[in-house]
Amino acid sequence: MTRPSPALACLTLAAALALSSPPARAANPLFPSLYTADPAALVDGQRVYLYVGRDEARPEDRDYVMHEWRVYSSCDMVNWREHGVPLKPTDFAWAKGSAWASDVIKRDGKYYFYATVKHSSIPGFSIGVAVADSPVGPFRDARGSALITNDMTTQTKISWDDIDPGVFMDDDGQAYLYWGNTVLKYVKLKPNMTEFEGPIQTVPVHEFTEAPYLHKRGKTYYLSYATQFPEYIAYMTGPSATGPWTPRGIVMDKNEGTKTIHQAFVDFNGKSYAFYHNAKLPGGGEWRRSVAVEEFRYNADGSLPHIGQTEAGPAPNPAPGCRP
Ligand code: FUB
Repeated sequence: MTRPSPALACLTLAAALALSSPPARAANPLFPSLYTADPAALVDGQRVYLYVGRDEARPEDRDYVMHEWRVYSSCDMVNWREHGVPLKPTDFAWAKGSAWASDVIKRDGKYYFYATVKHSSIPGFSIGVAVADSPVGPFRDARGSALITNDMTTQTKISWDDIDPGVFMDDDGQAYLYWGNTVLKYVKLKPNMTEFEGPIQTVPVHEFTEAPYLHKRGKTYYLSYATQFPEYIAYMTGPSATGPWTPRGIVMDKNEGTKTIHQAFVDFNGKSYAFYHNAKLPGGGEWRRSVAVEEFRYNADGSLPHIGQTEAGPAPNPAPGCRP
Protein backbone atom coordinates (compact mmCIF):
# COMPACT_ATOMS: atom_id res chain seq x y z
CA MET A 1 0.00 0.00 0.00
CA THR A 2 1.37 3.45 -0.90
CA ARG A 3 1.49 6.07 1.83
CA PRO A 4 0.03 9.57 1.10
CA SER A 5 2.60 12.35 0.75
CA PRO A 6 3.04 14.48 3.93
CA ALA A 7 1.31 17.45 2.18
CA LEU A 8 -1.70 15.33 1.25
CA ALA A 9 -1.81 13.85 4.76
CA CYS A 10 -1.89 17.38 6.23
CA LEU A 11 -4.71 18.41 3.91
CA THR A 12 -6.69 15.28 4.76
CA LEU A 13 -6.23 15.90 8.50
CA ALA A 14 -7.27 19.54 8.11
CA ALA A 15 -10.38 18.49 6.15
CA ALA A 16 -11.26 15.88 8.77
CA LEU A 17 -10.82 18.40 11.61
CA ALA A 18 -12.95 20.93 9.76
CA LEU A 19 -15.72 18.37 9.47
CA SER A 20 -15.46 17.01 13.01
CA SER A 21 -14.61 20.14 15.12
CA PRO A 22 -17.54 21.65 16.95
CA PRO A 23 -18.45 25.08 15.57
CA ALA A 24 -16.49 27.90 17.17
CA ARG A 25 -18.32 29.55 20.07
CA ALA A 26 -20.64 32.25 18.86
CA ALA A 27 -18.89 35.53 19.56
CA ASN A 28 -22.03 37.33 20.68
CA PRO A 29 -22.80 37.98 23.46
CA LEU A 30 -19.16 38.64 24.22
CA PHE A 31 -18.93 37.56 27.85
CA PRO A 32 -20.90 34.38 28.51
CA SER A 33 -20.00 34.06 32.20
CA LEU A 34 -21.70 37.21 33.47
CA TYR A 35 -24.39 39.70 32.51
CA THR A 36 -23.03 42.99 31.20
CA ALA A 37 -24.52 46.24 29.90
CA ASP A 38 -23.82 49.76 28.65
CA PRO A 39 -20.63 49.24 26.60
CA ALA A 40 -18.11 52.08 26.38
CA ALA A 41 -15.16 51.52 24.04
CA LEU A 42 -11.75 53.16 23.89
CA VAL A 43 -9.13 52.44 21.25
CA ASP A 44 -5.68 53.08 22.70
CA GLY A 45 -2.71 52.19 20.54
CA GLN A 46 -3.25 48.78 19.00
CA ARG A 47 -5.78 47.68 21.60
CA VAL A 48 -9.45 48.23 22.18
CA TYR A 49 -10.71 48.55 25.75
CA LEU A 50 -14.30 47.80 26.59
CA TYR A 51 -15.93 49.05 29.79
CA VAL A 52 -19.25 47.55 30.86
CA GLY A 53 -21.53 47.68 33.85
CA ARG A 54 -22.13 44.31 35.49
CA ASP A 55 -25.80 43.32 35.77
CA GLU A 56 -26.12 41.39 39.02
CA ALA A 57 -29.93 41.20 39.22
CA ARG A 58 -31.30 37.79 40.11
CA PRO A 59 -34.04 36.36 37.89
CA GLU A 60 -36.65 37.44 40.45
CA ASP A 61 -35.37 41.03 40.74
CA ARG A 62 -37.34 43.81 39.07
CA ASP A 63 -34.72 46.53 38.80
CA TYR A 64 -31.06 47.02 37.98
CA VAL A 65 -28.56 45.64 40.49
CA MET A 66 -25.21 47.09 39.42
CA HIS A 67 -22.32 47.35 41.88
CA GLU A 68 -19.28 47.61 39.61
CA TRP A 69 -17.88 48.20 36.16
CA ARG A 70 -15.67 45.68 34.41
CA VAL A 71 -12.98 46.27 31.79
CA TYR A 72 -11.82 43.97 29.00
CA SER A 73 -9.39 44.46 26.14
CA SER A 74 -8.80 42.87 22.77
CA CYS A 75 -6.24 42.85 19.97
CA ASP A 76 -8.64 41.47 17.39
CA MET A 77 -12.26 42.13 18.46
CA VAL A 78 -12.80 38.40 19.02
CA ASN A 79 -10.58 37.36 21.92
CA TRP A 80 -11.05 39.44 25.05
CA ARG A 81 -8.73 39.69 28.04
CA GLU A 82 -10.40 40.32 31.39
CA HIS A 83 -8.87 43.09 33.54
CA GLY A 84 -11.27 43.03 36.47
CA VAL A 85 -13.01 45.92 38.21
CA PRO A 86 -11.50 49.33 37.36
CA LEU A 87 -14.01 51.32 39.43
CA LYS A 88 -17.02 50.91 41.70
CA PRO A 89 -19.62 53.56 42.61
CA THR A 90 -18.40 53.36 46.23
CA ASP A 91 -14.98 54.60 45.06
CA PHE A 92 -16.76 57.98 44.95
CA ALA A 93 -17.14 58.88 48.65
CA TRP A 94 -20.22 60.98 47.81
CA ALA A 95 -22.03 58.21 45.87
CA LYS A 96 -24.23 55.42 47.14
CA GLY A 97 -24.29 52.90 44.31
CA SER A 98 -25.73 52.04 40.89
CA ALA A 99 -22.96 51.50 38.35
CA TRP A 100 -25.00 52.73 35.40
CA ALA A 101 -23.56 53.75 32.04
CA SER A 102 -20.04 55.14 31.67
CA ASP A 103 -17.62 56.46 29.06
CA VAL A 104 -13.83 56.70 29.06
CA ILE A 105 -11.39 58.96 27.21
CA LYS A 106 -7.62 59.48 27.16
CA ARG A 107 -6.02 62.90 27.43
CA ASP A 108 -2.34 63.76 27.94
CA GLY A 109 -1.49 60.22 29.02
CA LYS A 110 -4.29 59.99 31.60
CA TYR A 111 -7.58 58.12 31.35
CA TYR A 112 -10.83 59.77 32.47
CA PHE A 113 -13.79 57.58 33.44
CA TYR A 114 -17.17 59.37 33.45
CA ALA A 115 -19.61 57.34 35.48
CA THR A 116 -23.32 57.42 36.27
CA VAL A 117 -24.00 56.76 39.96
CA LYS A 118 -26.65 57.53 42.57
CA HIS A 119 -25.69 60.46 44.81
CA SER A 120 -25.86 59.83 48.55
CA SER A 121 -27.05 63.29 49.62
CA ILE A 122 -28.43 65.01 46.50
CA PRO A 123 -31.53 63.10 45.36
CA GLY A 124 -31.22 61.38 41.99
CA PHE A 125 -28.48 60.25 39.69
CA SER A 126 -25.19 62.06 39.16
CA ILE A 127 -22.15 61.85 36.98
CA GLY A 128 -18.70 61.54 38.52
CA VAL A 129 -15.28 61.54 36.91
CA ALA A 130 -12.40 59.32 37.94
CA VAL A 131 -8.83 59.31 36.62
CA ALA A 132 -6.13 56.67 36.15
CA ASP A 133 -2.69 56.29 34.59
CA SER A 134 -3.74 53.09 32.84
CA PRO A 135 -6.84 52.28 30.77
CA VAL A 136 -7.54 49.34 33.08
CA GLY A 137 -7.34 51.44 36.22
CA PRO A 138 -7.44 51.55 39.12
CA PHE A 139 -9.41 54.80 38.73
CA ARG A 140 -9.75 57.28 41.59
CA ASP A 141 -12.22 60.13 42.05
CA ALA A 142 -10.76 63.10 40.17
CA ARG A 143 -12.76 65.81 41.98
CA GLY A 144 -13.98 64.58 45.36
CA SER A 145 -17.48 65.66 44.32
CA ALA A 146 -19.92 64.91 41.52
CA LEU A 147 -19.36 66.69 38.20
CA ILE A 148 -23.09 66.76 37.45
CA THR A 149 -25.95 66.40 39.93
CA ASN A 150 -29.68 66.08 39.38
CA ASP A 151 -30.38 69.54 40.80
CA MET A 152 -28.23 71.22 38.11
CA THR A 153 -30.81 70.49 35.41
CA THR A 154 -34.49 71.23 35.79
CA GLN A 155 -36.03 70.50 32.38
CA THR A 156 -37.71 67.32 33.67
CA LYS A 157 -38.69 66.23 37.16
CA ILE A 158 -37.39 62.68 36.86
CA SER A 159 -34.46 61.69 39.06
CA TRP A 160 -32.66 59.80 36.29
CA ASP A 161 -32.30 62.55 33.67
CA ASP A 162 -28.60 63.13 34.46
CA ILE A 163 -27.21 59.77 33.36
CA ASP A 164 -25.28 58.22 30.49
CA PRO A 165 -22.19 60.35 29.85
CA GLY A 166 -20.70 60.32 26.36
CA VAL A 167 -17.34 62.11 26.27
CA PHE A 168 -15.65 63.34 23.11
CA MET A 169 -12.50 65.35 22.36
CA ASP A 170 -12.31 67.29 19.12
CA ASP A 171 -9.20 67.70 16.97
CA ASP A 172 -8.56 71.15 18.51
CA GLY A 173 -8.44 69.63 22.01
CA GLN A 174 -11.86 70.91 23.10
CA ALA A 175 -13.67 68.20 25.05
CA TYR A 176 -17.45 67.84 25.28
CA LEU A 177 -19.58 65.82 27.64
CA TYR A 178 -23.02 64.81 26.38
CA TRP A 179 -25.50 63.07 28.70
CA GLY A 180 -29.13 62.74 29.58
CA ASN A 181 -32.35 60.83 29.71
CA THR A 182 -35.48 62.38 28.15
CA VAL A 183 -33.59 65.66 27.65
CA LEU A 184 -30.24 65.67 25.82
CA LYS A 185 -27.62 67.95 27.37
CA TYR A 186 -23.98 68.80 26.86
CA VAL A 187 -21.28 70.92 28.38
CA LYS A 188 -17.78 71.88 27.27
CA LEU A 189 -15.02 70.61 29.55
CA LYS A 190 -11.85 72.43 30.58
CA PRO A 191 -8.56 70.80 29.53
CA ASN A 192 -8.34 69.28 33.03
CA MET A 193 -11.43 67.21 32.03
CA THR A 194 -12.93 67.65 35.50
CA GLU A 195 -14.60 71.09 35.28
CA PHE A 196 -17.14 72.81 33.04
CA GLU A 197 -15.97 75.33 30.46
CA GLY A 198 -19.24 77.27 30.14
CA PRO A 199 -22.88 76.55 30.85
CA ILE A 200 -24.93 73.36 30.38
CA GLN A 201 -26.75 73.39 27.04
CA THR A 202 -29.75 71.37 25.89
CA VAL A 203 -30.29 69.88 22.43
CA PRO A 204 -33.85 69.41 21.18
CA VAL A 205 -34.14 65.85 19.81
CA HIS A 206 -37.38 64.15 18.81
CA GLU A 207 -38.00 61.03 20.94
CA PHE A 208 -34.61 61.17 22.67
CA THR A 209 -34.45 58.55 25.40
CA GLU A 210 -30.83 58.23 26.60
CA ALA A 211 -27.27 57.03 25.83
CA PRO A 212 -25.88 59.92 23.72
CA TYR A 213 -22.60 59.04 22.02
CA LEU A 214 -20.58 61.47 19.89
CA HIS A 215 -17.94 60.36 17.41
CA LYS A 216 -16.32 61.87 14.34
CA ARG A 217 -15.36 60.42 10.96
CA GLY A 218 -13.66 62.69 8.45
CA LYS A 219 -15.39 66.03 8.82
CA THR A 220 -18.70 64.59 9.98
CA TYR A 221 -19.82 64.39 13.61
CA TYR A 222 -22.19 61.55 14.49
CA LEU A 223 -24.41 61.93 17.56
CA SER A 224 -26.07 58.60 18.22
CA TYR A 225 -28.57 57.86 20.99
CA ALA A 226 -31.29 55.50 22.14
CA THR A 227 -34.74 56.56 20.91
CA GLN A 228 -38.23 55.47 22.08
CA PHE A 229 -38.77 52.75 24.71
CA PRO A 230 -38.14 49.88 23.93
CA GLU A 231 -35.11 51.55 22.48
CA TYR A 232 -33.81 51.68 18.94
CA ILE A 233 -30.39 53.15 18.13
CA ALA A 234 -30.81 56.37 16.15
CA TYR A 235 -28.35 59.04 15.06
CA MET A 236 -27.92 62.55 13.72
CA THR A 237 -25.02 64.13 11.89
CA GLY A 238 -23.61 67.61 11.98
CA PRO A 239 -20.68 69.79 10.91
CA SER A 240 -19.42 70.40 14.44
CA ALA A 241 -19.41 68.79 17.88
CA THR A 242 -22.44 70.88 18.76
CA GLY A 243 -24.39 70.56 15.51
CA PRO A 244 -26.60 71.81 13.99
CA TRP A 245 -27.90 68.25 13.89
CA THR A 246 -29.73 66.52 11.07
CA PRO A 247 -31.70 63.38 12.04
CA ARG A 248 -30.50 60.35 10.04
CA GLY A 249 -32.77 57.59 11.28
CA ILE A 250 -32.41 54.19 12.85
CA VAL A 251 -29.19 52.18 13.00
CA MET A 252 -30.30 49.17 15.05
CA ASP A 253 -33.73 47.77 15.87
CA LYS A 254 -35.04 47.29 19.39
CA ASN A 255 -34.20 44.24 21.48
CA GLU A 256 -36.45 41.47 22.61
CA GLY A 257 -36.20 40.78 26.34
CA THR A 258 -34.81 44.16 27.37
CA LYS A 259 -36.02 47.65 26.52
CA THR A 260 -32.54 49.19 26.57
CA ILE A 261 -29.76 48.89 23.98
CA HIS A 262 -26.92 51.44 24.71
CA GLN A 263 -24.50 51.78 21.76
CA ALA A 264 -20.87 52.82 21.20
CA PHE A 265 -19.11 53.17 17.84
CA VAL A 266 -15.36 52.86 17.26
CA ASP A 267 -12.90 52.35 14.44
CA PHE A 268 -10.24 49.76 15.24
CA ASN A 269 -7.42 48.48 13.01
CA GLY A 270 -9.04 49.83 9.85
CA LYS A 271 -12.56 48.55 10.51
CA SER A 272 -15.68 49.99 12.10
CA TYR A 273 -17.58 48.44 14.99
CA ALA A 274 -20.81 48.98 16.90
CA PHE A 275 -21.13 47.79 20.49
CA TYR A 276 -24.56 47.44 22.13
CA HIS A 277 -26.32 45.19 24.60
CA ASN A 278 -29.20 42.76 24.31
CA ALA A 279 -30.74 40.05 26.49
CA LYS A 280 -29.57 37.03 24.53
CA LEU A 281 -27.39 35.30 27.10
CA PRO A 282 -29.30 32.30 28.54
CA GLY A 283 -31.32 33.51 31.51
CA GLY A 284 -31.07 37.08 30.25
CA GLY A 285 -33.76 39.72 30.56
CA GLU A 286 -34.60 43.32 31.27
CA TRP A 287 -32.04 43.63 34.08
CA ARG A 288 -29.74 40.79 32.98
CA ARG A 289 -28.26 42.06 29.76
CA SER A 290 -25.27 41.09 27.65
CA VAL A 291 -22.86 43.15 25.57
CA ALA A 292 -22.29 42.32 21.90
CA VAL A 293 -20.41 43.80 18.93
CA GLU A 294 -20.91 43.99 15.17
CA GLU A 295 -18.57 45.06 12.39
CA PHE A 296 -20.09 47.43 9.85
CA ARG A 297 -19.12 49.60 6.90
CA TYR A 298 -20.17 53.19 6.47
CA ASN A 299 -22.25 53.79 3.33
CA ALA A 300 -20.55 55.60 0.44
CA ASP A 301 -22.27 58.86 1.44
CA GLY A 302 -20.90 58.56 4.99
CA SER A 303 -24.20 57.49 6.53
CA LEU A 304 -24.37 54.62 9.00
CA PRO A 305 -25.91 51.44 7.64
CA HIS A 306 -28.73 49.59 9.34
CA ILE A 307 -26.85 47.15 11.58
CA GLY A 308 -28.34 43.75 12.33
CA GLN A 309 -27.51 41.75 15.46
CA THR A 310 -25.57 38.52 14.78
CA GLU A 311 -24.48 35.56 16.85
CA ALA A 312 -21.20 35.27 14.97
CA GLY A 313 -20.02 38.84 15.60
CA PRO A 314 -17.00 40.22 13.75
CA ALA A 315 -14.29 38.25 11.99
CA PRO A 316 -10.90 38.37 13.77
CA ASN A 317 -9.08 41.61 13.02
CA PRO A 318 -5.63 41.19 14.61
CA ALA A 319 -3.90 44.52 15.14
CA PRO A 320 -0.20 44.31 14.23
CA GLY A 321 2.09 44.41 17.23
CA CYS A 322 -0.70 43.90 19.76
CA ARG A 323 0.15 41.23 22.33
CA PRO A 324 -3.01 39.19 23.14
O1 FUB B 1 -27.75 50.27 32.88
C1 FUB B 1 -28.57 51.23 33.48
C2 FUB B 1 -29.17 52.14 32.45
O2 FUB B 1 -29.91 51.38 31.49
C3 FUB B 1 -28.18 52.90 31.59
O3 FUB B 1 -27.62 54.00 32.24
C4 FUB B 1 -28.98 53.20 30.38
O4 FUB B 1 -28.25 53.58 29.25
C5 FUB B 1 -29.73 51.90 30.18
O5 FUB B 1 -28.95 50.98 29.45
